[in-house]
Amino acid sequence: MQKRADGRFPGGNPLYPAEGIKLKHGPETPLVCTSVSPSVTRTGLGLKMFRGLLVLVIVAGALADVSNNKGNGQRTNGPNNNKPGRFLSLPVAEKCVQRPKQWRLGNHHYFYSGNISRFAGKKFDWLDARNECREFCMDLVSIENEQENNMVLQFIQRYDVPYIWTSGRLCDFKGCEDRKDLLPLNVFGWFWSGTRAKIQPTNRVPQGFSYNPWSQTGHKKTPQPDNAEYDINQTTESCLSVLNNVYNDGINWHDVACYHEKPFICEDSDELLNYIASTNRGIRL
Ligand SMILES: [Ca+2]
Ligand SMILES: [Ca+2]
Repeated sequence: MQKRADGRFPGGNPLYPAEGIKLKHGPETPLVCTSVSPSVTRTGLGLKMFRGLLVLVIVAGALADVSNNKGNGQRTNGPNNNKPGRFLSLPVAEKCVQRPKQWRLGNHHYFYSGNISRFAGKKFDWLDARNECREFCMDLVSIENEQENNMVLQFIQRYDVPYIWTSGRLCDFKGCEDRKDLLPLNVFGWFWSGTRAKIQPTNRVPQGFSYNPWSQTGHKKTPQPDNAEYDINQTTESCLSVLNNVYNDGINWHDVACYHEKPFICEDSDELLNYIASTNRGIRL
């Protein structure tokens, strides 16, 4: 396949304040959760900083889920499903080596959960889906350019997949409040949690695209993201799913409440692969 662009947008790769949780992990150390200060994340200090210290920097969808209950009194992981604090999974070296490599674009491998025997017929909420990917040194797919989106759309069409989770996430959790550049949230507040790349404004054709990947209709017959479920049960639609013609609208992006259970597409995570490579000398990933 043709080599893709690096998938990041001009202007860099903004980091999201509450996206950083450290899980301190050592033989005698219980898992401890503290937040990473924005100043640390902005300096670009990543996994290398913690190499040898048995400390992993973990991207925090979990904190997001737990903290996203203010304002509407609901958690994003379900209107009637208050799961306790949840964390992102650590990559597992053996699983990273044996991760499913169903297809490739550029230097990233991908797989669809429905084609893997252990996941066949199963669905997962957004965070559980991320964690399944992450154990393989992958994350939910981050669709950062038109070529990658076309690849996902064609896969969904060819195999008649009803919907999938992506890593797309609304920055509506603790730490996002002071980011005026994310307002209004439904236009500027979306990012790919798998890479922490900002998603371009939702109300126009993204740069580098020839079409707007967000659906122009949905439950409320208005363009996505529409946060429609909030009107029904006060649960925010904070996660990004690609739906296959659910609203007679073709295959398009939709904001969906994160507790819904769906199959998913995983994509190689450079961050997790680099971490495992740096801590397992000679490993072949
Ligand atoms: Ca990608
Ligand atoms: Ca929606």
